[in-house]
Amino acid sequence: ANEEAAATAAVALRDTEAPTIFDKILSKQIPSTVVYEDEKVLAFRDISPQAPTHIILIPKERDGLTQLSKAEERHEEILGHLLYVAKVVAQQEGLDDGFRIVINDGPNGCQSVYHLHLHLLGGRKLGWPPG
Ligand code: D5M
Repeated sequence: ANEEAAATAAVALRDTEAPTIFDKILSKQIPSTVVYEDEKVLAFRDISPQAPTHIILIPKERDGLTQLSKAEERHEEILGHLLYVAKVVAQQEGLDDGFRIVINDGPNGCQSVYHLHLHLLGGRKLGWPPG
């Protein structure tokens, strides 16, 4: 049973380290609507918007940052930059009455893409607490 658990854990690790759909967006293999780009960050519209404005912000280099819980000290700068860019994009989108930033982490956080990303949601009054 231990062996089985170890094998399952190994598969899970491989899965989360595997390339994701966001690599294809970064390489333009699949199209996206880019709303902001600099040398470190790409921001594009979510394919399944949960609010009038729903934008995904990602680091161009994943660098082990599959999810926030894998963050290490070396990621501090990119994490701060992502948050700052989220504010810039919120202004660009005219979200003057407020907005929300979400980071889903792991199964309980309902994370589906294992390349760290921020959700920027706005354009309507959002519910609290989230589901
Ligand atoms: O969020 C992953 C998010 O990524 C989810 O809101 C859908 C979005 N997504 C998935 N594929 C695409 C493409 N191809 N374009 C744009 N947006 C996409 P999570 O926090 O992992 O659940």
